[in-house]
Amino acid sequence: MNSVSRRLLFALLAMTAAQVRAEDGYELWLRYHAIANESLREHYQQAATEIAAPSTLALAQSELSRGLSGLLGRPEPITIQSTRNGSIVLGTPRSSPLITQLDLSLPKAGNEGYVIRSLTHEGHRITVIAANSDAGVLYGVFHFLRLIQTQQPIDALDIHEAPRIQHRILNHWDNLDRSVERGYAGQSIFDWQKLPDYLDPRYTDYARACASLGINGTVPTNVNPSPIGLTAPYLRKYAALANVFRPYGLRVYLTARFSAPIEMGGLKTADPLDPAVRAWWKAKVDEIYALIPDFGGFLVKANSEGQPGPQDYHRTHADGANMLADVIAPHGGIILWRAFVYSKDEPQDRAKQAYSEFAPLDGQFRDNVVLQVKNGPIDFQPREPFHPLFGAMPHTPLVLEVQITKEYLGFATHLVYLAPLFEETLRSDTYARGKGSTVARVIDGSLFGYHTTGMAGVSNIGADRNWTGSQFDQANWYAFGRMAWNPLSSSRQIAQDWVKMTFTNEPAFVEPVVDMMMGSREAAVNYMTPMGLHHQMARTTHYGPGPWVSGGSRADWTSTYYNRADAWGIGFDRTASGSNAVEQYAKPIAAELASTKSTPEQLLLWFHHLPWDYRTKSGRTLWDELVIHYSAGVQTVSGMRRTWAGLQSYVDPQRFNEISAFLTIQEKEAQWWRDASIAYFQSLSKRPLPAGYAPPGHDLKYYESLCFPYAPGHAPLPDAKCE
Ligand code: GCV
Repeated sequence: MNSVSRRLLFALLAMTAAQVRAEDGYELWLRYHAIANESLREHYQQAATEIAAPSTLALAQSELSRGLSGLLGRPEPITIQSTRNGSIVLGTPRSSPLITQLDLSLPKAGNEGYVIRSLTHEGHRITVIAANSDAGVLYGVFHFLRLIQTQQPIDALDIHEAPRIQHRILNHWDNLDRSVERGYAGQSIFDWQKLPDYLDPRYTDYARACASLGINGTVPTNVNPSPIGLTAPYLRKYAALANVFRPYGLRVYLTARFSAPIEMGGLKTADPLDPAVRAWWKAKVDEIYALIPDFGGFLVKANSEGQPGPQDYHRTHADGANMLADVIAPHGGIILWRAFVYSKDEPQDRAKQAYSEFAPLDGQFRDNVVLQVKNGPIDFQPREPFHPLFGAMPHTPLVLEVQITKEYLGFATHLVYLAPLFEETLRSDTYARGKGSTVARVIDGSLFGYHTTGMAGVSNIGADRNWTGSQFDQANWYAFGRMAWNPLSSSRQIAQDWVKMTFTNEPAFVEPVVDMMMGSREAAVNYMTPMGLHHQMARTTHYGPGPWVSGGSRADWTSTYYNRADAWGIGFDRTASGSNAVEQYAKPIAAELASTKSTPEQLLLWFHHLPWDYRTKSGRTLWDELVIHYSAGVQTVSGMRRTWAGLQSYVDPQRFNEISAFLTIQEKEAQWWRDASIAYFQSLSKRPLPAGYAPPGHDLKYYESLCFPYAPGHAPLPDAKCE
């Protein structure tokens, strides 16, 4: 066979493989499928002819080799030293004399950053991927492969990357029985019963995927932890995981139940100031470090939603956090103390409580305590204003917590790309130190000079073959990792990279899909909770609409507490005439939010209680505007479904069909959200729908009667009943 026919055959094989091979999504964005464009592939082949790496970088070298063999359709020779044009040289100053000789500005890369540079060495054109640590080289390799996956030029590279955030951590809400709280991707990937003896290869694949994004920490256990989670047998299981994760730069952290000294240690108290309690925690921490020498620290949910905490002993959150911080400090660990606290006995607006609790404690925490704060003051709603604690704690490092799993955004079947939500929070201006004091600058430490920085994402990962319950939810894991590395990243750019790596580089596919992703979050806001409405979902399971939800064990778990809708109007007054939550923001923001005229309309009903005939910026009444927003949300989803239907030729059948089916579910459920919400609010407003807008398909009673006691992400409701 001559070379032309060989090439033809290769191209044919590559094309057929792409079209015929069913894909289930397991490969994530690390699909190293051969580049179909022959001249481009040849171009890359010339720029990557061999891999030169010291033996200590076996992992980075094998990833690069795997990537290049797949993408370029041939294995690359591996050498120790660069020998020819197109050599890709990996190294750290410690492992490679060549890297030591070159002036690469490596000190600026820190412990995890890297440099990728094209240069001439001994007459050869080579590419160097260098870092100060093995993990840094691995991150550089993933970046380099991404350039090829997204078909970027690699001939004149001069890339200097270092994470802007130190701790980039996934929080799994995984239970020891393998159920996942608010998880929609099947069981937990952590098979506790078989650990530590059986190590599912998936643990390695998970660590590899995390490393490809620079995620460097994981908390495998729920923040609502079981008391037995810190017993010796479980510590051995975490240690086995830590051994798998370590080469990928991924450290293990654990959740700690504050009352563990009672439940596991047999003590009569868990009072943080009690010497016996402190001694118990010290022994426990020593035991953990003996098994996991690079253990990251504890994540603690205390005095929140029924969890025990220092307030049970009339101590403050600082007393509790500092006790743990003291015993873990000698090992170099940190305490991630969650600020998601609100009390069932507290008459204060729930949106205000975390600030009221923690802002006065600023400066009272040990150096190795960081406060983990959700993006908004309620709870991962489709849209919230930024949390007022950002900007209010100059002396206490704040870590941003976002939710990757979509508890309030339609679970796995709704296509909602979350990066625009993360971006909206990160770019919000707190005005804490004047204009430009964005949340991104708070959490990257540059605003207040925090010595520790972090970003945490509540994981959407489960044992489903596609990892995240849907193909598009992989993009949310991906975006979290990229934004935690650099909170100034653009959500659109991230979407573009992800689409190219996960599907194809074809512009006719990439452009509409990226547009669809970029509009998807606003669509969900519209069909679920437009114009600042929030917490309108069904009780407990959080599946589907429930704007009528009221009564029950606590008011701040009901929808009517938040919508305050009646015959007169709708919305939560958080100005001085109401809960005055606005005063928790810096003056310029507080002033803006105090007036209906200057409050952004997308947050109007978060801050104001307004009559149904209030005139919005469009000149329409609030009632009409709400109906129009709900309807627009449904229309956007219908458009997404149609767009996807036209893209069949670009995607393998398995993923295409799954996504098509999910978009159909989303369209149906968007309509359900719209209709149920309109039916309920119309029963109060008694207003006609604006001309041309269809009435709900059913009466209110019908929507109220729907009950899904086995909805995923939550233990089945007692007696299979919704109330
Ligand atoms: C882990 C919300 C969720 C809970 C979750 C809690 C938290 O309330 O519904 O399932 O508990 O947030 O963040 O701690």
